[in-house]
Amino acid sequence: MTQSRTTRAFISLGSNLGDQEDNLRQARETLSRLPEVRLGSQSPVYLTEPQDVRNQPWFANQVVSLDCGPVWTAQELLRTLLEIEDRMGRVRERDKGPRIIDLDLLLFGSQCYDFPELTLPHPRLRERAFVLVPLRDIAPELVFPDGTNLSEVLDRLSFHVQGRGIFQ
Ligand code: PH2
Ligand code: MG
Ligand code: MG
Repeated sequence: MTQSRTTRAFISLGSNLGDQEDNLRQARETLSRLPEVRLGSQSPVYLTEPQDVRNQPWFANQVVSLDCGPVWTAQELLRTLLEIEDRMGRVRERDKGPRIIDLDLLLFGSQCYDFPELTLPHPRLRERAFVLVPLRDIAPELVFPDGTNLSEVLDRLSFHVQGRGIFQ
């Protein structure tokens, strides 16, 4: 893959059904085999308190970076993530409820979109310690497209990290 004109994407991986660690591992492996993609940094896997729908099992969450060659668009990457979820047997039942795998596109370079099928940066990114903490592990200097720093956003959020556990 040529290094010029690659776009760095950040993906959030989540699972709270079945063998969570193995689900994340399988998803990472699939991402690493995509054409014209290099799987870059990988955060540790955290165990995180469920957000939105509180009454469900804790999640395993992780963030990874992908360097995407010029053939990739954000829309194409999103479509591919949904396809990987489907192939891993994800059943879409309750909105924000339990799932064997969830692959969310957080950022695609500094691109901004506001379409029903794709919002970039991810619309709930700034509220979620389970995304921001692992993102900080692999990209501590990250600046969002609107110019705010990841560290500023984290400072404003109420949560605590204990070992590999994230409580919010
Ligand atoms: N995903 C959700 C809803 N709530 N909570 C945690 N801790 N981790 C998740 O990945 C998560 C969630 C919907 O995508
Ligand atoms: Mg999600
Ligand atoms: Mg999702």
